[in-house]
Amino acid sequence: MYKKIIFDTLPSSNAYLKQNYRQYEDKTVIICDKQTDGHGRLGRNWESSSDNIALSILLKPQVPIASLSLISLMTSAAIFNVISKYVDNVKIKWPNDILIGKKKVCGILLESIISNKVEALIIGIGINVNGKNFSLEVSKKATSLVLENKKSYDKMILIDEVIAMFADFYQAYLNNDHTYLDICRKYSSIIGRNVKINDEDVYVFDIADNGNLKVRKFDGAIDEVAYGEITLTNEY
Ligand code: BT5
Repeated sequence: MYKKIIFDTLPSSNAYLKQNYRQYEDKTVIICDKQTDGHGRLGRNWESSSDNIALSILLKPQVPIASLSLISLMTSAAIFNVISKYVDNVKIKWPNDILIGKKKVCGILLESIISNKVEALIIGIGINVNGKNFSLEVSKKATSLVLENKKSYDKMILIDEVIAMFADFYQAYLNNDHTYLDICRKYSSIIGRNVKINDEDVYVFDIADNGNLKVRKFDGAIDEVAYGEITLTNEY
């Protein structure tokens, strides 16, 4: 069972768990109604407000975790399933952005605490739900459920759906069922496209079973990318 702990305001649910994970059990979910200093990857800012979802799931894996990138794809597929219940044209931008059309509705930040094993995994999830206003820079590339559907949603219902879907997918992952990868492939926003990854132009043709992106370079060489910043012109 996943245990929910709800805070009114926190700077960042991920940062909170990074500091306090020792006092919480496996499968604890920290939810904050309002996050005042949310962050993304590479120290980037994540804009949150009480209109939107900010939560972090703590896992203390009992079994060795073979691939953190698979956990991150698994989370993307779970959230894809929830958001797709409400809107069409949902895409997964490998490894962990969820888009509606060309705009980002959800970002995922996976952080790990590793000594000689994985002590803790912190999976931060931000979903734009009822928020209509973003900063000028972010509004060009962000969307929310309310902006798409012109109606607002009960955040707690969505949070419960996210946790339930995550729980199912994580259990499957632990049972070596990797069908979530098919969701990531089928609804990928970048497979079949030329993109820039880490400043190199490549053609993306698949996601490998280990979660890496399979790409063809300009000289025809086939390569796999394990981690990358993907740039598409004028869109997410
Ligand atoms: C992410 O980073 O997309 C991961 C975001 C994770 C946020 C959650 S909320 C709960 C938990 N606690 C935290 O502190 N974090 C996690 P990245 O791929 O680096 O994308 C960051 C970029 O997304 C920014 O540089 C902006 O351009 C854009 N951005 C910022 N806020 C946004 C928003 N609300 N919606 C869409 N795009 C946003």
